[in-house]
Amino acid sequence: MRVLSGIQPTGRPHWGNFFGAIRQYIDLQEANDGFYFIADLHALTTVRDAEAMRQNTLNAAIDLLALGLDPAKATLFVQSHVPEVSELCWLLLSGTPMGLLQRCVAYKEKVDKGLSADAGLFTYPVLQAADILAYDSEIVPVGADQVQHIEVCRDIATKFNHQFGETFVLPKAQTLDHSAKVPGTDGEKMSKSYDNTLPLFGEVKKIRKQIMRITTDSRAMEDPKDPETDHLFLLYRLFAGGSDVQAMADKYRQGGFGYGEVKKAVAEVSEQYFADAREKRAELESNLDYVHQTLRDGADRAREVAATVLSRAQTACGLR
Ligand code: AQP
Repeated sequence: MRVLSGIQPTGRPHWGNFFGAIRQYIDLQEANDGFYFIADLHALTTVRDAEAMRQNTLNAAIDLLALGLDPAKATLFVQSHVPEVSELCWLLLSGTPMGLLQRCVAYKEKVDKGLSADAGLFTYPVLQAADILAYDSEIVPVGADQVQHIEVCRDIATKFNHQFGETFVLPKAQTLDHSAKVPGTDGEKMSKSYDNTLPLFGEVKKIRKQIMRITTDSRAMEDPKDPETDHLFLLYRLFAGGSDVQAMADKYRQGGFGYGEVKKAVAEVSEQYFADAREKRAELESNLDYVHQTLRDGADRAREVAATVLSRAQTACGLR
């Protein structure tokens, strides 16, 4: 199966990015043809500093490789290195109803939170559709926040296929049960824009402090609590194994424990969980030639596929 997904170089990746999406990339690369990209064109809607963009893009590549993405099994590339996608985007944009984009929740939520809205943010799902369709993608592993955008992509592709004949493969979103919407330190969806993230990499001490500051409710220690509605428990569950999770859930149901204890457990399991990736990341940082070469090879392979699909779409709508 052709699998495709992307991550924006908008800052340091967080637990939500990893457990919602990146972990799926790693799992799916084994038995599928994975295409994973760093979405720098998408990030342009928020990153307006050239040096930051360059650095974030390189960092995102290092992060993905450190977390286990294997260029021998999957194709890793930078979105803007495949100009065919931007051209395909225009073909799609030309037939996309405004109403379809106006209904997109991610856009509405950002505007409601006071973030500035420009045309790039508004048309973001169409560029995303081009990203997906350009590689005949069948599966798109994402967090729950992106599922609506994959539906928009299907709508756009279906309309194009209907008007111009079968051109695009219709993709399906794939989310994970327990981590499609990872909560942030305040219990809302973990998101860079909401300043409630816990990063994958960075100074361990600093991350530990952030974990200790996770908000909790003010119920008395001895009160029994429902683990399923507690974001601290949900964060713990991301890392811990079956019997540990069960033991923690039992503690919640019995009551008589302190949140500080759970926070410490979260800090410990998360540090252990990312220890190997941290080490690998440090190695990659001193081998940047390898990282750049991986991205060049990835772009070559991605362009080959995207050029074929673009040509198919151009022919279908009379541009060739
Ligand atoms: N909290 C989350 N839970 C599960 N999955 C998540 N993803 C993001 N946040 C969560 C998934 O991570 C992938 C890459 O995301 P992105 O780089 O496109 O960034 P994003 O979705 O925009 O991430 P943020 O932090 O929420 O940034 P903002 O809101 O600032 O743009 C995607 O598959 C996404 O679903």
